[in-house]
Amino acid sequence: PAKVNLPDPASITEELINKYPAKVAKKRRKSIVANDPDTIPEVQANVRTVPGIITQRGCSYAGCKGVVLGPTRDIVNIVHGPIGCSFYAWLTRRNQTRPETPEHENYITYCFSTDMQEEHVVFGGEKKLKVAIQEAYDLFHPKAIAIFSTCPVGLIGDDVHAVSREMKEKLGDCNVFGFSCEGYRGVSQSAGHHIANNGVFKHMVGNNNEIKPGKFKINLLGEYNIGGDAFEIERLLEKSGITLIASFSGNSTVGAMENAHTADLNIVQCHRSINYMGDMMETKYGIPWMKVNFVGVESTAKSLRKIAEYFGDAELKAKVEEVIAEEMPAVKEIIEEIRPRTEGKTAMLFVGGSRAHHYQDLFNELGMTTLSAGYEFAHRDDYEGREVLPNIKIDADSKNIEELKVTADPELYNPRKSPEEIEELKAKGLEMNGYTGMMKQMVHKSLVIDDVSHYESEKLIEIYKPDIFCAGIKKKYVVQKMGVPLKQLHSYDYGGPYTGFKGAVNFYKDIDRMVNNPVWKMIKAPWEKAESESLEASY
Ligand code: ICS
Repeated sequence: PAKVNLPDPASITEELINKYPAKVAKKRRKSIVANDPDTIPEVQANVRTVPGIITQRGCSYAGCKGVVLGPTRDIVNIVHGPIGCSFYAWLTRRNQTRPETPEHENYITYCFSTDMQEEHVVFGGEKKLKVAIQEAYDLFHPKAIAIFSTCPVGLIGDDVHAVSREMKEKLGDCNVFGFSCEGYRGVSQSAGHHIANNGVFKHMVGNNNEIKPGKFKINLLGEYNIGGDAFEIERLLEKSGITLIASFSGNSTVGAMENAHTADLNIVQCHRSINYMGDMMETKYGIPWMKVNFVGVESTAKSLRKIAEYFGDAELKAKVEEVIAEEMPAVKEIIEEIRPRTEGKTAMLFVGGSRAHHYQDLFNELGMTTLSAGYEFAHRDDYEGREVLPNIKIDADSKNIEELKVTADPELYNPRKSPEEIEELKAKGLEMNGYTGMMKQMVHKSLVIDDVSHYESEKLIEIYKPDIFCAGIKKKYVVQKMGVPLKQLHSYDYGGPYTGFKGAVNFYKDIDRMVNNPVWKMIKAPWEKAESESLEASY
């Protein structure tokens, strides 16, 4: 990354928290740390947001239904709760899918809900849920129906699991299962990921033992096909001769997930949302997993090479090199054209649980420096790049993995590589089950902030005046009114894909257009206006 003179992080931290009451300031200080890539400091993460602070976080239901289950096209996802929970989660994540033909099932565009009313809160909603499941079955005859609990369900005690079991038995040819992903569980959507992983693993993985053809069979975990990202990764895998058994869960189907245990390797794009699945598949079936990153061209090339290295096949390695050599020139041409215009510019990224890290690769390729970054709901390992035991007990569902370790069935357990082979790969430098962590990659004195508050991000912009700010829709227009372009890294605004080689080119072009647009200089930020002027403007 380009050399920039960063202001003193300690005094900035004080400026960020000095308006808070003492107790709040004390708590927030632990989540705001000056980075040192050589001696990674500890950062407080995955703790409850202080009530009253405006956070960017989502809820457990969002992480379970929206993130993990939502992208699977042939499952009917029924939200048990008031209509708003379903309505506001209706395709806003821009996860795409591609049915084999237009006649094939695709329920992603639908919005299914039991539309819970006061009457159900008082007298119970189980009857209504049963009717909804029956109705969905009669209309669509789907392979699977999943039920998602929203906050009131947990409070009134409807048993979605019992209802699901009963309806599964009654319907006969439809897999019905529920998720206790009430919004208030855990401290963010992160708990919802965990609940979803447990449910998908328990109710889907392993249901279909068909052996598909292919020499190098993998599952892609933690890629949700936002803006078509998974399509680009699929293209590269196919071109390299690697067979994709299942995706969790971008562009996925129920059938593929049920067959996932037949793969020989799990590659993990978003570790935060799906590490549980990787661990469970390794524990029960002996499928190893490794971390990859298809955001950024260097990372994409590295990830393809890692897969080839794992299989150790000379032909595959040659093919991967051929693919990289074929794809690179087009990317290089664009980057050489754009880089002189983006070199030396600065960025801030406050996104989710993996992208605030992954997208720094693309900015580095543009010669841009990340001044400050943080996740909304990631855990310490995602920052520090080392194993850190969870600091909170999420909920009863999280016991599943521990149970699994005890009850792992030796008949199903078939290690794809012996411990000696894995050791050999590691000795060659291949990171298996690796932790990444954004801090190793960020410059000295950059500011790492977990669960940044709205107030803090406004302050950050005022102090650092970055050339671009990356976050979500809740921040977009506030930031842009301050004269700084905001790139949505959740939905990509209207853009994407940004993965792989073709995606990188899309990203470079979009960022070039944003940071070099003269319109931002025409907007007066609040601190640039005289007080009277800004008062007037607010009327
Ligand atoms: Fe993973 Mo928005 Fe992913 Fe990440 Fe996760 Fe979410 Fe999105 Fe964001 C997600 S699964 S929905 S990469 S696709 S919950 S953009 S952690 S916050 S950075």
